[in-house]
Amino acid sequence: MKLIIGNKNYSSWSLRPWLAARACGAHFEEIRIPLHTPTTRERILKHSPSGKVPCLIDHGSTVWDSLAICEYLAEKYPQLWPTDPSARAVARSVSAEMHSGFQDLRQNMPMNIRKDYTGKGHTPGVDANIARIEAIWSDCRERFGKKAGAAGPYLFGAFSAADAMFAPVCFRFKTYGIQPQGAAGEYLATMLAHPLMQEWAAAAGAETESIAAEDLYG
Ligand SMILES: N[C@@H](CCC(=O)N[C@@H](CS)C(=O)NCC(=O)O)C(=O)O
Repeated sequence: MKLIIGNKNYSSWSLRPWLAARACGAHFEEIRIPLHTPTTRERILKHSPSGKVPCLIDHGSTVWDSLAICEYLAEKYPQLWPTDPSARAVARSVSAEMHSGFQDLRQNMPMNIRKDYTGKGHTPGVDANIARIEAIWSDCRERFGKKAGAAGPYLFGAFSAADAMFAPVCFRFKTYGIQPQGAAGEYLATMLAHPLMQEWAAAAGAETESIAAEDLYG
């Protein structure tokens, strides 16, 4: 498999399938295409019909869009979704909610792993998004993650695609100094300590490109 991704510092959508694929032990070649350069679009279009990353290529099958890639991976690695049908339904719901919503947060607190933007980016809409994310995390941890037999520190116990979908928000919370309390705060700390999250963050730190349009607060 080949996974086409953008800059690790900025490309929140790319992080999700990269993390899901690595977490389930899939082997893939990583093709990194820096965003916002004169040749970016042309280079992405060689792989991805949408002109966007991420994109997965597997034996002639092309899958684009982060959630579609997670679903594709889950067909090969079913452990990416919880086995219990009601937990799986909620995992899919919160993943889809993350995928299609939270516009205020996306616009005002873009992922930018190298920066410390503590205190920046707040608006009433952003704060409402943050409150909803914290509620999702607490609810999933309390109802599913801590259930007997579902042992594990992630949203549904064991690491799942839902955790991959929320991974960019975890980096955003770190950059913008958001510190949830209780179960949501514990979950955030768990995610930020995940070895693959640390590997991604280290690679983001080593990147040399800056995208002025993404460095919103200096
Ligand atoms: N909904 C898509 C969004 C993908 C997306 O917007 N990707 C951005 C980078 S994070 C992109 O490729 N932009 C193209 C460009 O900047 O030229 C997904 O989930 O994969």
